[in-house]
Amino acid sequence: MIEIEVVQGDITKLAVDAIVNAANCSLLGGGGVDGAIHRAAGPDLLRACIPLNGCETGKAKITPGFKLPAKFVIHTPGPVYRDGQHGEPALLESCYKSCLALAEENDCETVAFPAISTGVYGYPWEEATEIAVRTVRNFPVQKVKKVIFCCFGTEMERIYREKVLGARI
Ligand code: AR6
Repeated sequence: MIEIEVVQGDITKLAVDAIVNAANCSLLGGGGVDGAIHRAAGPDLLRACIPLNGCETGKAKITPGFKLPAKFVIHTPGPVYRDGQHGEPALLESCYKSCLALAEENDCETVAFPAISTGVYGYPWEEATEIAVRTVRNFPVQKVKKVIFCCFGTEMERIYREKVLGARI
């Protein structure tokens, strides 16, 4: 079974095989965690993203990590939350699956996720966390041994810890 760890802090500091970027469909950078990742990785990251020609919501694309301690960045645009009735849960689940599939293809053993869509894109935190934890737990991993949920702030960390522990009972 996959090992799950919950940490609090800045995902750009994590020395893992891959960190996930909560991107937008252009893959050309933005605010939030996307901005932090581009700043820390340096301008080569944007140069690597331009030829990818964007990415659909729920899908994922991979680049090197450049100046980051992580080997790869897996970019995934999460859904913008409207009311939960516009396919948001399936799209968010698809983000986690697409990222894990790419991590597998690239022989990654450790992958760190931010809480995709829970910032600018407005996904309710409890619901997003439920989907994140369930999808990672149910993914048929072969190479990925450990997933780190990197929470920004103590409230998000509390919600993740609750869901991760709850799922074990
Ligand atoms: N490390 C870990 N988590 C972080 C960091 C960080 N350095 N910075 C923010 N977070 P958001 P979204 C958390 O808004 O909702 C961008 O402009 C943050 O607290 O970054 O998927 C993109 O270009 C929140 O819990 O991403 C898109 O346009 C989580 O990361 C749009 O925002 C996600 O918040 C995507 O929106």
